[in-house]
Amino acid sequence: MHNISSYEETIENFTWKSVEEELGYKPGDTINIGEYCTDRICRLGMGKRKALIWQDHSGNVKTWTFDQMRVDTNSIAWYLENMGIKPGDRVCLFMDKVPELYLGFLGILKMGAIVQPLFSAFGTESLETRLEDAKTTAIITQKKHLPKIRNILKDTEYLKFIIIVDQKDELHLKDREHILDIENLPKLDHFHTYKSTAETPSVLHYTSGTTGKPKGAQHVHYSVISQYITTKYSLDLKEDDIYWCTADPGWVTGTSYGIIGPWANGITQCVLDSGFTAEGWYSFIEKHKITVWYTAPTAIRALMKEGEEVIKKHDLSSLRFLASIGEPLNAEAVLWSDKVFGMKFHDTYWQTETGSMVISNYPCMKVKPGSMGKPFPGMEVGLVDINTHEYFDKKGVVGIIAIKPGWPAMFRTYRNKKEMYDQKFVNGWYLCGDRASIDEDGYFWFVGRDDDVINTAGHLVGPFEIESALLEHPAVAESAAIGKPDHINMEVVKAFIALKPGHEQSKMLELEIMNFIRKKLSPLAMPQEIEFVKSLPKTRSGKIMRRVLKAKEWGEEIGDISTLENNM
Ligand code: 6R9
Repeated sequence: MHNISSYEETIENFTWKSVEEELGYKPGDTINIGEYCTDRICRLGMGKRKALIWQDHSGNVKTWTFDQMRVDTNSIAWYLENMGIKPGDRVCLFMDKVPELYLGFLGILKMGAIVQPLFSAFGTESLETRLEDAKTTAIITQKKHLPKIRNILKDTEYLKFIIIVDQKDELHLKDREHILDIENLPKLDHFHTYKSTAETPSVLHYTSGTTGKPKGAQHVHYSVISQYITTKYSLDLKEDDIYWCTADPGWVTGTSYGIIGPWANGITQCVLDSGFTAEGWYSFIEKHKITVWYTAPTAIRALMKEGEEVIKKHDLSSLRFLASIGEPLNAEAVLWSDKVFGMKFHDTYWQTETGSMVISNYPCMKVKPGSMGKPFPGMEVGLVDINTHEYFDKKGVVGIIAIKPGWPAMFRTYRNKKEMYDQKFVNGWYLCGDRASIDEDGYFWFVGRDDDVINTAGHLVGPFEIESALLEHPAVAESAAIGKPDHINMEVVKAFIALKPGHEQSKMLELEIMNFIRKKLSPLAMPQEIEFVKSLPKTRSGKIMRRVLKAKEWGEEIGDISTLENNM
């Protein structure tokens, strides 16, 4: 039995009010994600159930029950409040997938601050841009990431507290640094959780666009209504499940479905704080008897590459449902998983901005390999014309995916960029910026993005960010960054560079520039390939025509280049 047995019937009867009632929420009530994921679950009698099973790279395991998690998140909330952090302040999490990341996330929300999760792989510039935009008050981190923070200290005077979770020795602390040792915090059975209401800001996720710096998508506590019910219907989680979401909470998937949704359902989650290997992943599933697994196409393709021998060495019979997110899931990957695991990966589609799933393949529904599935109940999802942005209802015609605003997890603004937020809404629809078509049965088929954002290994990287960083290198005069096809990561970054006079292209220089970007931005933003060119194709108004560069890489028609200033 699945949590929904008929998609059509669920669509027919679904109301957001019924979800609110299921969660015991009434409009105007206080609603706090930290409380919903811990205290509420304990009140429902599930305190003894395991909430978190965490494993590190050497195989060490630690577990928390919902009751222990309730207490530890109280303690963290108390600690942060005591320190002088106020409701509404931004508190950044800058850590590997250590337990403090998960407990800290809920603790921050419990004391009313806004949680800002960032990938620990970010380099100094990626980090600083996001802290600067959010005017972050505190950052919680590990010793090993301290050098990056100390590096940008002088330009981040708004950052009052640097909180380290794995240091015991106060002697070596520098200016603004503090120790958070959860094992030595007073165990607080009660904490006066901040009385947030539906529209109180909760999570701030930075996401990259085509132009400008990354934008902070601001979410609110009410989002838990969407995250709870999408987890229940699309991932089909039930009380006996052991669930594994492979995403890092620096990415929205790691918070909406790696923290909030599953814990609001009282489900046991596993976390593997270790890099990817097929052997490591299958052993993890086998050891913890994982039943539901949510991962990304890049990982699935990497597993496909490793072949079936390694699968045969493991007992993976605990698995019962597989789902995917972040990039197009090729039909081939769906058929492969059916063959080797005896079940298909179910694709889901959504975005940082939507906060929760928009389109899914529900377990009760026939999977059409290569399709993203159908809209979530209670959400009106359709297509608008690529040029006019008018809604249309024609089968098989490509348009931009659009959603009628009003679902609970919708972002409420881009921080400091209200106009950019407003531009996302046209003719009464929120425009996702992705192209798709709908078939006769109502299934959505992804076509591509409507902009130049690069999706590498499921992560969005803004070409502008890379180009700006490249220009900071002393040898670079002009640059353009595009996504180039890649059989594992779907796309990888390729940079086109025109050098300043007096600089010669060389393998050494290429490696130096790659490393420069890796350190400044992140390993994913690092160009995997650099092509040195004399000049870049530009429009007469001076905009780089990434479309032209891209078409060449993807072997497509270049199209109309009448506004081109030079033809390379
Ligand atoms: C959750 C997340 C969103 C963008 C989105 C689209 C791409 C996501 C997809 C997919 C094809 C799918 N995307 N799911 N493309 N098929 N099932 O990924 O958020 O990082 O904001 O990325 O990712 O382009 O607009 P985010």
